[in-house]
Amino acid sequence: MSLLIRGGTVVNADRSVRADVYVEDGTIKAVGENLEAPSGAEVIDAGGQYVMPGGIDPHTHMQLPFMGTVASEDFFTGTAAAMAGGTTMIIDFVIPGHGESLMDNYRTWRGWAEKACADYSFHVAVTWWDETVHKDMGTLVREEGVNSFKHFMAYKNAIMAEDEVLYNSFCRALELGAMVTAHAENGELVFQLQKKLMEMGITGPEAHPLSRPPAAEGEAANRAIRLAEVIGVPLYLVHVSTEDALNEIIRARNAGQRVYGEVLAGHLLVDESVYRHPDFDVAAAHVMSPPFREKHHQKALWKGLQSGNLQTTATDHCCFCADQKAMGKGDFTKIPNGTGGVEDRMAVLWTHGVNSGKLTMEEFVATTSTNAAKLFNIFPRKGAVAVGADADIVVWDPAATKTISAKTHHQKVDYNIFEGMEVTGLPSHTVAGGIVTWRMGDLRPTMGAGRYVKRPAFAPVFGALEKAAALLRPEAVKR
Ligand code: URQ
Ligand code: ZN
Ligand code: ZN
Repeated sequence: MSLLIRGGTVVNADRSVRADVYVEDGTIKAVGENLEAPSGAEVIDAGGQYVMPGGIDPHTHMQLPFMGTVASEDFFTGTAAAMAGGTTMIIDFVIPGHGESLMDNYRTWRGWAEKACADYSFHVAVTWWDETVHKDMGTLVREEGVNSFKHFMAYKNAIMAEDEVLYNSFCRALELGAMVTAHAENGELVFQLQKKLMEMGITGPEAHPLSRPPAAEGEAANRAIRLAEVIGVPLYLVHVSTEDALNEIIRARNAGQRVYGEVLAGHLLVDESVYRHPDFDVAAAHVMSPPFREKHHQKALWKGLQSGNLQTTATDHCCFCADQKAMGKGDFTKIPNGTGGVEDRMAVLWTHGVNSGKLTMEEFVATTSTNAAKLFNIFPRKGAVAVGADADIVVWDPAATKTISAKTHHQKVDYNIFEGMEVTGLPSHTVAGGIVTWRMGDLRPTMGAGRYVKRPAFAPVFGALEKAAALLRPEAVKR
C-alpha cells in the first residue's frame, strides 16, 4: 500500500515546512518537495492544509468496568471515533481491583483491546501491594512494554492507593525505569465530604463539585510530588483540573524535579455551572472526577499549556449513557464518573488554542501528540511526520467548520460535553498505519487493525534516596 500526501505544509512540534509525504507499508518513507508517487499509489491533495502527526490521547477508558456498570464505548468504537477526530493512538488503563493479579488483568484488557482499529497501549494501575505486585511490575516492564504505572489517590473503598502503596510502587517503578502517574485527589477527604453532603440532604449532581474542592486536588498533587521527589522517580499527573495542582507542579518543576502534567480538553473549556443544570440528565452527564471547575481554573490551565508546565492534552474518555448515569438519582455518589471527548479533543484545542492565538501550530502538535510520545518513550516512532515513523498522520483543514453534537458524533454515548460548540479546523483525512481511515467525513475503520504498542523502559534514574544513602557509605564518610 502506498500513499502520497501532496501539497501540504508538514507541521511537527519543532517546525513547519512545505513538503509532500510519501508512505509505504505503514511507514513514512519520504518527506520533501515535489515527491513522485509510483503508479497505483493513492494520492491525497493536501493543498492549503496541514500535515501533522496523528493525535495521541494518553488517557482513555474504553469499556471500563466501573461503579457497578461498564463504560459504553468499547475499544473498536472508541478508536474509530478517535480517528474521526484525527487521533490515531490511545493509551488506556488496566485497572486491577484491590488484591487482583496485575498480570491477569493485563491479559484481560489485552483481550478487550484486540478489536481496536487504531494503535493502543496501556498504563497499568497499582491499587494494592504485595510481593506479587512487585514481581508483576517487573514482568510488565521487561516483557510487555509497559513503562507507566497509574495510582488513583481517589475512590476510597474501590481502587484508591494509600500512601504505603504509593511508596512501594514508586520505588519499584524507579528501579524498573518506569514513569509513575497519578489521579491526584485526596480520596479520604472526598469520601467524608460525600457523606456529609448526603447527610445534609444535598443528593443531586450539584453536590459533586462540592465533594471534590480544588484543595482536595492540590493536597494530593503535592503529596504525590513530594513522594516522587524523595524517591527520585519521574511523575506524571493526569487530568490536572485546578490552579492549586498546577501551582504544585510549577513549584516542583522550577526546583528541577521531573514532574509532568496532563490537561483534559474538557477541563479547559467546560465549567462547573453544568452541575447546576435543572435537568438531572444534563448535570449527571458531566459528572467526572476531578469535576469541571470555575472559570479561573481554566485560565490557569491554558497558561499552564502555554508555559510548558502542562505537557499533554487528553480526554479521559470514559462514557456512560443516561440510563447508566441514572444509577445515581437520589445519591450523586453513585453516578458513574466519566465523560467522553476522544473525537473532539483536537478540533476543540485547534479552535480555542491555535485560532485564539494561545498556541502555535507546533505547540498544538506537541501537546496533542509529540509530548505524549516523548514522555511515554515511543518518539519518534509516534508523534512525528518523519522518515521511519509510523504513518499515523492527520491532514488538517484549518478552514473546515462544524457544530459538535451527540446527534452527529461517532462516539458511543448519548451526550457530548461540547454539545453545540462551533469549531473551525478539522481533519479532512486521517491515516492510521498507512491506511486512510477517515476521508472527508467517510469513516472506514477496520476492526482489529489496531496494534498494541510496546513502550520501552527509560534508563533507570538514580533516585534521591540512593544519592543520600550513597553519602552514608563508609568510604564516603571517611572523606
Ligand atoms: O478517574 C478516572 O480517570 C476514571 C475512573 C474515569 N472517570 C472519571 O471521572 N475521570
Ligand atoms: Zn482519574
Ligand atoms: Zn481516567
